[in-house]
Amino acid sequence: MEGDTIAAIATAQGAGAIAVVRISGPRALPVLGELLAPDASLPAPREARLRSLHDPGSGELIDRALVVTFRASASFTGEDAAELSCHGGRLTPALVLAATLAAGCRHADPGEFTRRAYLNGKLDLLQAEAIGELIDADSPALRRSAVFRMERGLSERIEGLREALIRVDALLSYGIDFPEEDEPPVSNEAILAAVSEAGARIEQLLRTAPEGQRLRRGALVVLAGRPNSGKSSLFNALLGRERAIVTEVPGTTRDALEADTTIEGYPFRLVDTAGLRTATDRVEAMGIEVARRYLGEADLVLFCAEAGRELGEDERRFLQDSPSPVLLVRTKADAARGIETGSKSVRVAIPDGEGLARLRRELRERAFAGSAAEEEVPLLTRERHARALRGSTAALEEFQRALEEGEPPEFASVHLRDAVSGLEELVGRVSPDDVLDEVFGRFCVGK
Ligand SMILES: Nc1nc2c(ncn2[C@@H]2O[C@H](COP(=O)(O)OP(=O)(O)O)[C@@H](O)[C@H]2O)c(=O)[nH]1
Ligand SMILES: [Mg+2]
Repeated sequence: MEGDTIAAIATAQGAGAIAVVRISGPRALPVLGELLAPDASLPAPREARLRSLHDPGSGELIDRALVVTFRASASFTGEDAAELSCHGGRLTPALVLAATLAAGCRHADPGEFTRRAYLNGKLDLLQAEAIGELIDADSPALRRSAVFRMERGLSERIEGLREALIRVDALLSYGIDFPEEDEPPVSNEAILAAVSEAGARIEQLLRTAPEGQRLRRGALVVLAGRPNSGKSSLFNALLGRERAIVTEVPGTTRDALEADTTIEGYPFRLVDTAGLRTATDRVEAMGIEVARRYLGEADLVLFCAEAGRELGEDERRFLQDSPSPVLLVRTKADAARGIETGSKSVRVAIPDGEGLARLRRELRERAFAGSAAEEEVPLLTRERHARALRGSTAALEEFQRALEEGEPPEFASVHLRDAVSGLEELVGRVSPDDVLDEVFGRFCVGK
């Protein structure tokens, strides 16, 4: 419920020198007052002061904490707020939180502080999402992209597009309001040109969506190849730890193993699979089935075959028929010195690390070509973003069709406004509750 006063521990649970308890809402300052000693004053806004915190019921001293208060006009949430930096650990922060609850606060839901910041106009929805991604980011690349969007890098582009479309709509309405003028102030050609330029900019953003989602979830790289071709060894080498069992017995890896890793600063999900052979037992057959499913979804398949030998018929067929992009990796290069393999493959040897740096570079370039090439590209990292922009694109196409077919401008203009709505939903100017739940539901408590 909005309007009540919420509190939560904003720092990670567990041992730590300091923990921060956050309070936000109309009663934030009176609540803090109930925790202070009777003769202690509330610190002036934005001035850090050391204060003793007491249990409001028993009066028992809980801790001494550095206390900062904020007025609604200048706080993260846009409400009166306080932050109490107390000692960390398992008990003290929980007792401070319990004291705020005893003084009338409600425990905050996940993401509720940020949700309030959004509802009070302190952030737009894209910025709020970016904050969540910044907290979750495991890879330097996602962190960089999230900071860029937190600073309105994507919001500004969307606002620019929205304004361009609203200008076009204004020109159209001029023609509607003054039909007696012989010449409309702006020709249909000029209007169509402006709309198709906006459409092209939306398309450009939409093209970043696959890469943006890879940045958030990790690019899916699946290792495939005959049993014993060195898949598990390569999997472990790319992870930098012994995750999969390596043996000379074919068929050791029966299930698919998945692990997250960062390669050249970018996030990847690596999958090691059972070899692609006709299974001799049921368990292995199930592993092969799982492998096939992964292969269909892969952003890139690393197809492993020993260096220095001809590819078999089964292997050539795999390379031809793969539903996903494939890179041929020639493994065990140390055992095939002097024998050339095709230039389109990457040669690797695990014992001396040959080819691994090149393979890592190749992975990054293939999965993250766009963001690797340019420093600050606004990426669409969520299905929600792509969905909203696809809606706008479809509406613009309808608008163009309507105008070209000579429909009255007041009818055509409806499509233009639909396109604007798609952009407004994206930045959160208008947001149905279910969109807000989708965005804030995954936040941690205290953010
Ligand atoms: N000499 C050499 N042997 C390797 C290399 N990579 C893997 N092997 C060996 O090849 C065998 C099969 O490796 P493994 O990774 O289990 O293959 P998988 O069945 O495709 O997963 C094991 O005996 C490994 O030690 C390599 O780069 N050089
Ligand atoms: Mg294996």
